[in-house]
Amino acid sequence: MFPARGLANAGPRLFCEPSAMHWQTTRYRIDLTRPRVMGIVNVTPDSFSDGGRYLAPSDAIARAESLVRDGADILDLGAESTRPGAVAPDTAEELSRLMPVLKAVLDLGVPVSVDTSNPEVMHAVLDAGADIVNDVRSLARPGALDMVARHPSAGLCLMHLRGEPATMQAVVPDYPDVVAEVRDFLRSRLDAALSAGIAPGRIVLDPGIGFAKTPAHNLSLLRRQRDLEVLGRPLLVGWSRKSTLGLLTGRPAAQRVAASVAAAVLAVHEGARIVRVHDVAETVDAVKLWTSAFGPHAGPG
Ligand code: HH2
Repeated sequence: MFPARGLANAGPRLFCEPSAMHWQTTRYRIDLTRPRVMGIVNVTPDSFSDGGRYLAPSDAIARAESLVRDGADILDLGAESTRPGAVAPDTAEELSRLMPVLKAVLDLGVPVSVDTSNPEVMHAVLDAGADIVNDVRSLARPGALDMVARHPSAGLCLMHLRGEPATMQAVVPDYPDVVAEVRDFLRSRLDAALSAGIAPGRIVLDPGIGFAKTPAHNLSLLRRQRDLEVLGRPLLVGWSRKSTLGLLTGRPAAQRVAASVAAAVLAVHEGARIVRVHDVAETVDAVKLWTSAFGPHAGPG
C-alpha cells in the first residue's frame, strides 16, 4: 500500500527555486512562494453551484483537462456535496464517482487532491496515487487521521467546520470571536495530525469560509486572516461562488465570478497561499497581477 513516489515526476511548473515555503504532497513538492490556484471538479449531482454538470466521468475528466489548460496548479476532486441538506453518498457510491476520474486526471501533470472525509475513500484514493486529502471535517471521522498518517508523504488540508455540513446553517452560528475559534480549532487539529506522525510540511490549513458561518463571520475571517499566520502553516481559502458573495451582490451562484475573483485576490493579499476556485482562468489572470505587483519577484518601490 502507498508506494513511496519520487519527486522526479513533478512537473516543472511547480518546481521553482528552493524556498522556505512548500507543500509536500505524494508526488509533488509544491512551491508556495507564489500563490497557487486549486481548480474544483465536483463529481456530484448536487453541489451548490455546479451540481450534476460533471457527474459523468467523461464530463468530469474534460472539466479537469480544461481547468489545467486554464492554468490550475492543483485539481480538487469531490464526490460529496457539502451544501446544507445534501445527501452524503455511501462509500461505494463515492468511490464509483471518484475513481474513474482520479485515474485519468493523475496523468494531467498537476497534483490531484481528493475532497473527502471518508477514511475508506482516503485509503482507496491514496492507494491509487492521489497527492492530497482535503477533508472539510479535518480528519475527525474514526480512522481518518491514521489513514493519512500511514501514508509517507500525501498532502493534507485541514478545514474549520462546526457541526456537520448538512445541518450547519440550520441555526444561526454564534461565536464570541470567530477568528479566535477558527484559530484554536485549527491549532488543535494541526496538533492531532502532528501527534499522529504527519510531517508539518504536508499540512495546510483552511478557515472554512461559509461552513457554519454568517456573512459577517466570513468577512471577519477575511479582514483578520493574518491572525491565522501564528499557526505557522500555509493557508488555503475557498470563497468561490459562496452564498456570502450572493448576498453581497444579489447574484445567483453562476454569476458570482467577479466577486469570487475579487475575494480570491483579497485572500491572497492577506496571505493565502492557495485559493480553491471554480473559475480558474479568471482567477489565474487576477493572481498574476497580484504576483507581479506583490510577489517574490516584484520590482522595488
Ligand atoms: N468548500 C467546499 C467544499 N470543499 N474544501 C476546502 N478545503 N475549503 C472550502 O472552502 C471548501 C472545500 C464547498 O464548495 P463546492 O465544492 O463548490 O460545493 P459542494 O460542497 O456543494 O460540492
